[in-house]
Amino acid sequence: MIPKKIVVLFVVLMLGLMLAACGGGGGGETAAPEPVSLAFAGYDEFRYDPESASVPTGAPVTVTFTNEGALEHDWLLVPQGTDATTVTAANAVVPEAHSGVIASGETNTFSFTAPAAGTYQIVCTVPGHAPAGMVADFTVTE
Ligand SMILES: [Cu+2]
Repeated sequence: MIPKKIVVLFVVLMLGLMLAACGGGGGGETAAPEPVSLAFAGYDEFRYDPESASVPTGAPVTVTFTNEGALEHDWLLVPQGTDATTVTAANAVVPEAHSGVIASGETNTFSFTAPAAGTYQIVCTVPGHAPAGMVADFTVTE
């Protein structure tokens, strides 16, 4: 007859191995996305440089936005298809994804977590700017 202590030890060992298999190299790992840093500039010609960016979903994103123009500008992440003529900060995908309106020569750095995979837009909320073309593409990948 096998002593009870040996049986208990065996069961504990097996459970430990099963847990290790699940958590380790089981292929089901969901590694946290690497942080992403983006630098954007806004210009009075109603454009951004760069004109697009792509980040993985869930990534911590830090944006440094510099106003290279003489006018005020901002950087706001909104859903694709947002009406450029009426866009305001209230349209933000997440409230943190906004530089705030900044004056000529100013820089603002802000951070947010990349939303669900999909296509978004970066827009300037200063009236008239987004309709004039101050829009950039923002893609979030799986
Ligand atoms: Cu602008």
